[in-house]
Amino acid sequence: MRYRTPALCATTLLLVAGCATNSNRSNSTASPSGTSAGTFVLSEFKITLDGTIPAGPVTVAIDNQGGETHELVIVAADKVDALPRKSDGSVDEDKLAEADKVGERADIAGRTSTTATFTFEPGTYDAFCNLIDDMGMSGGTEGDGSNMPMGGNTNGTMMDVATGHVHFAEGMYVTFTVK
Ligand SMILES: [Cu+2]
Repeated sequence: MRYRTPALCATTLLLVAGCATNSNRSNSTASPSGTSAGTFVLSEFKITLDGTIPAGPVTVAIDNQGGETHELVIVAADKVDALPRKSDGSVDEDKLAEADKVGERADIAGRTSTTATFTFEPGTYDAFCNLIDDMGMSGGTEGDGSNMPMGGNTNGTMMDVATGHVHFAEGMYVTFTVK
């Protein structure tokens, strides 16, 4: 019985962290229906959705379990392949139809959680992180391939872009359905 205590503590900490972050923003009204919306779990470099998202105005939890800053962009799209791309492999958000943009929460620091309120109609959506991090972040590269021109796609893989990790191209997206 006693060994359950650590798990409870961890849960409590997460909840407290979420509340603390949320209090910086005043635009989140309480979830109107009280339904339990899902949680988007972010890490390097993937997004999973825990639970389901109902239609209507919904407050979702966003839990960045990774060590890096991420963001959550939500767009109505049947599949990720349908999203317009830039040459570096990231999503070209300027080319998205305004009507398809649901919203985004930017700059979610590593190991923090927050909430965001979005309004969903029934349909299919993609949630993704569109950040590109610096080569400098991974440390220790001096004059060693760091001068490769942007877009130098030598191996044919998008993750080899000289600027660093293109989070979307690394697989940081999830497709989900709202009923
Ligand atoms: Cu990211």
